[in-house]
Amino acid sequence: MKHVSIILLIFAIFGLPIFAQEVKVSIPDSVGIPGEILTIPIKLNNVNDVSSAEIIVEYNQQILEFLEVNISDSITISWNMVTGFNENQITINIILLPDLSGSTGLVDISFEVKPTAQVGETTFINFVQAKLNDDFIQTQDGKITIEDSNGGSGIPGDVNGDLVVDRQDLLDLIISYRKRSTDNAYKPSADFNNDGNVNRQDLNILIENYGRRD
Ligand SMILES: [Ca+2]
Ligand SMILES: [Ca+2]
Repeated sequence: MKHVSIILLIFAIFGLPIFAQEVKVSIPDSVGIPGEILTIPIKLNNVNDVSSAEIIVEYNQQILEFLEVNISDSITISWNMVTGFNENQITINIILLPDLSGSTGLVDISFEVKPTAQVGETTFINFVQAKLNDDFIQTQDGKITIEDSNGGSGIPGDVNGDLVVDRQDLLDLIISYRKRSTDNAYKPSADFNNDGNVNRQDLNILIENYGRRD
């Protein structure tokens, strides 16, 4: 508890942003459904006076099929982009005018999740190289988890799609309990029998599969 108090004290004195001011390019984690189009943003975090970006990312062609790169909607200044595509690598070169500072989306990369992708599988979109204004910059790769169309893993009882049926799934189901598909709190992934209600029947399915893992 003492450690927690000290951390809270640090937050109180300096505020949260001391942890958020890391300068980097990043790809947020996301989920993909086999056969669907997935748009993955590349984000700039806390950058200063960026006039050019040169980014190379790689991905797994067994799971994803590259479609296109588009400049992010949040870029409102002038830009010029050249993209290249070679096997499992995508090269993106952008010139910006005037310079760009702060945190913003830069580009959106569209992939199709291959229909053969396995539910429960994870794949990464990795930075091979990232330069802003010809300087290397810190990177944070993105993880994509393949889910079924309900948002689950396909294992009965697995609400959160992590391939294990455990206490967390029970907690997630309880949030949706007695909710219908028209309610905001309804989670399709907790409606194991797909009847539009999360209720006792779904709870029974979870209990029957409790402890199961794939
Ligand atoms: Ca689970
Ligand atoms: Ca149900």
